[in-house]
Amino acid sequence: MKLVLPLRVRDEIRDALAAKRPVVALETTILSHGMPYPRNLETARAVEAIVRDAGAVPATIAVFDGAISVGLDDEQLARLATARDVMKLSRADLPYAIAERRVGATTVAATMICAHLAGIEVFATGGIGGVHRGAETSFDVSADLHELARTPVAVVCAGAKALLDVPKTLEVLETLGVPVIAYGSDDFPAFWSRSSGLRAPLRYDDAAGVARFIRTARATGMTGGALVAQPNTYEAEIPRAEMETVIARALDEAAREGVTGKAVTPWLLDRIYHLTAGRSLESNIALVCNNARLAAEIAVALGA
Ligand code: PSU
Ligand code: MN
Repeated sequence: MKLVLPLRVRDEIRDALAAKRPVVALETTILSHGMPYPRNLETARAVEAIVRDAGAVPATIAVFDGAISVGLDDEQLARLATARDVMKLSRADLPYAIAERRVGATTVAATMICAHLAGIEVFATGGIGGVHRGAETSFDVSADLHELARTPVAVVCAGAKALLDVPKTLEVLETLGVPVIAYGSDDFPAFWSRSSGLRAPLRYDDAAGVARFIRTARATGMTGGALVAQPNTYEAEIPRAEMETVIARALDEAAREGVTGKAVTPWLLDRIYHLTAGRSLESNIALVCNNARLAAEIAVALGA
């Protein structure tokens, strides 16, 4: 079944896509539920500027007034960054937000759907959702993984958030047939930390290589997306051993507080922010900026 969700694409993005010029999709849950104000808004603006500087058009995605908006103005970014009634939208929530005219920020899963509908092939984010620790009892596995298996968009990230069960996340990606590419590294990164201690199945060292991969996947009719995982910068990373202590404590507190469902990831990110005295946020911002640059380079290489 072909999706016909209502789509409002900004002129600049529509023109770029029609002329086959590079476009990079950007998510908004990171803005509404992933970072505190005002750093979230500053980051959203900075990320768009980085994409532009690298020669591509940014397409930040959210739901407003009963339609998916591909490309947002500054007022919309500010609304997502400050309003309390913004929904966190995954695949399951998109029709509801549209039908009920809610303001919704898109997760990786929902952004992939919207990007694909608009004809955008490359998407930059921080870290994908994955298999949560304790999933053997909670069954908490992010819909991001299933979306990666079905929607043909390349997601440039810094791996899976280290608060997840990274080995299980990699296993599920393999089961679902999602290509996992580490960029400039043998190891799969762990968001704040450059390495998860686990090897990634595939590796590329330049944007041209990743573009070749995407072109081949498209030409051969492979369904589904791909994960391009780039380690954070050396300056901004927080080593794994250090993060593990913080994560263990945050997870323990979340369990005691009885946090479940959609609230888990935002709750943990906020707790970790406080436990690291804001250092996790600066690290997060650095990796998102880094990923935006690489995504733009890949989009440029795809057009070349
Ligand atoms: N990466 C970040 N911060 C975030 C997220 C990712 O740096 O807030 C968001 C993404 O939108 C991702 C979502 O899709 O968290 C995963 O949520 P869940 O675990 O509930 O599926
Ligand atoms: Mn979940």
